Amino acid sequence: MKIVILAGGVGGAKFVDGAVRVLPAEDVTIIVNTGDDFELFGLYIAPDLDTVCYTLAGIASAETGWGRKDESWNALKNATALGGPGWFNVGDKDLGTHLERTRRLQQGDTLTAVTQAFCKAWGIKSHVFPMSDTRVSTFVKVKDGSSLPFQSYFVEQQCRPVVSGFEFHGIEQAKSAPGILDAIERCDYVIFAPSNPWVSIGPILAIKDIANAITKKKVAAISPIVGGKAIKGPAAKMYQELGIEPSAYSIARHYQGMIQGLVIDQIDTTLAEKIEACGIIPYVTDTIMSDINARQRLADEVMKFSLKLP
Ligand code: FO1
Repeated sequence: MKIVILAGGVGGAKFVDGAVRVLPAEDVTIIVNTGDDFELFGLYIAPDLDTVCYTLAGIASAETGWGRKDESWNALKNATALGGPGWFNVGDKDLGTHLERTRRLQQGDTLTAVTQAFCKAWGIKSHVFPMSDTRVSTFVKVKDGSSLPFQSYFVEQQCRPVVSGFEFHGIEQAKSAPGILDAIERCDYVIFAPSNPWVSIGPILAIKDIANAITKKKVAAISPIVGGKAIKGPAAKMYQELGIEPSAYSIARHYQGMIQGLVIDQIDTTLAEKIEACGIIPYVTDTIMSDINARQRLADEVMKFSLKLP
């Protein structure tokens, strides 16, 4: 059995961590959102790639879900004392990742090659790909008419601005990273992790060759909205501000035409019928990944459900 998972952020990382406990890790390919990537202190930072890799390597912070465990903050404290930006929390260990990634990119390595090398060093056996080697940057359009770079919206402004849309700069020229189309072609089914549909899964699906390859496959998604609220992050707030009621049903509508199955939480059982009316098969279970066992159980159930999709 070979599977491909589209992921971004903490929810996506937890799900892929469950998946590699169910299938042999080598049979799992993960395509990670890089629309959140940005530069700080002259360094290239890829938060979703790092969140997925740190989680798979068992070195992620359990408190935040992003960054490293047993972290210290000396470099950032020093930089801010000298007048540098302090809004993005780069820890000392994490800083080492950004330094070495930036060095390799500057010497001409692709982001795919750097990610492969880091996975090898961290003992990660699954195949982790950035969605593209060309730069795509997510911007959040806000009600006052301006557009904010994703991390300014998410971290610096704590998701406070009212959202009116999204832009993925560079998306027209972007091609999938080498290896992605092959992995999709060879897989038995594709899963959209319980990541933000607008800013985590959205940029990946906006890359035309990826979206096109996926149409030939069975696809299941897991709703990141549970009981009208996002498990983590601003997904529910984004739906609300865009005039859409945040619900598992809205996730079904969002992915309609791309997925055959949607996994929803038991709290949303009453929405199953409406989801089915969209031509999407619902599967109801406990989707909250509160610990490692819950991640593994959810991944196992999602895989059994995906395999049976028409
Ligand atoms: N998220 C925050 O909310 N605040 C931070 O200071 C922060 C620092 C950070 C450092 C490294 C890293 O890999 C991720 C970090 N994140 C932080 C998370 C990240 O910005 C977002 O979770 C994703 O971009 C959204 O998927």
